[in-house]
Amino acid sequence: MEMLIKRFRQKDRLALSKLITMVENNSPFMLEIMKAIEPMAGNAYVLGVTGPPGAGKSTLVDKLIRTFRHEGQKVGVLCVDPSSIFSGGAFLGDRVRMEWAYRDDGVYLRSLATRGALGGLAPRTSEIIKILDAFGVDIIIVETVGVGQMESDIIRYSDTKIVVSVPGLGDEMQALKAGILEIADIFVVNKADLQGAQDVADDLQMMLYLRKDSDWTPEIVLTEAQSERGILDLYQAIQRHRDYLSQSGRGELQTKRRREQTCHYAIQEVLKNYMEKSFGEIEEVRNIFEVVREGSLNPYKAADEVLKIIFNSKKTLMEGD
Ligand SMILES: Nc1nc2c(ncn2[C@@H]2O[C@H](COP(=O)(O)OP(=O)(O)OP(=O)(O)O)[C@@H](O)[C@H]2O)c(=O)[nH]1
Ligand SMILES: [Mg+2]
Repeated sequence: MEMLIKRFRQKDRLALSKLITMVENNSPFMLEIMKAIEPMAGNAYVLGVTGPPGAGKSTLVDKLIRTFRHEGQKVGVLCVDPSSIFSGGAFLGDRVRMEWAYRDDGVYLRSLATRGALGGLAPRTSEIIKILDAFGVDIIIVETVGVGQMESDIIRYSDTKIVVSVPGLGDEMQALKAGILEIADIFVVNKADLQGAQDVADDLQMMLYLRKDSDWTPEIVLTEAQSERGILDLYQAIQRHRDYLSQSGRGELQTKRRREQTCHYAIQEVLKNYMEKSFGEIEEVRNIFEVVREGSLNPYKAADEVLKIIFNSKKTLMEGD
């Protein structure tokens, strides 16, 4: 473990990959890894790119990577979806398209498997972002397919949230209205070479009037990712949002909130592990579970008893009791 962290510090990409895999697979060393790398993190800027399947997210991401590389920035890319960049349906096309990036050692690409079909949450995205950050990457781009669950996740870890839409979506637009409108910092209307792109942009513009209490007005950018048209506009919009975050103090506020959340999360993880261990190790607890299984003890009451035992507490820990 120490050896691995040491090699990570020396910017060994294999060590980086190994650490990410360990965290992705819920290694028991996860918290230890995070604790060790924390002091090295805190410099990367995170872009979340979300939108419906096939909207051109990966194509956009590819062009954004090139732009950031052109500026001399190191870029990490995480793809959180089975059908996206490096796995599943679009795998081959993306892989070929991104071939250049695999050969550029200023770029680190990684796909994260989603666990469980529903919700499609990729586990540990925040932690993996932090590992890339600690490795010395300047920009981290996270591509997710915009379905339900993902939105709240993207809020948690992205500094700038980019929502991609395309002409001719119909129903998808309704979804946009419902949820994504509130989270976007920048709207991209991609495939602007197709008919109806300007209508989508106008629609979004109208909906933005409904957005309340925010001192950042989301920008709407038309792009043709394939031909790279509009990419510079997008890049500049990202810079403006980044400036806004730092000048308004919002960025600092987010950072503070994330620090606290990280601490909460670590506590929850430790407790979870501790409890699971206790379940097996303490005979009295095992006995209670046995009685519950037989149906002769109310599982909720039993939970309370178990908690009292584990936390060595005389009073109930259950809320409302
Ligand atoms: N006409 C047109 N096609 C585009 C444009 N940008 C991307 N495409 C095409 O749209 C298709 C999907 O592009 P991707 O970049 O794989 O889309 P994605 O959103 O990453 O897709 P998933 O990851 O599978 O959800 C590809 O065939 C692209 O070549 C564009 O500006 N105009
Ligand atoms: Mg993709």
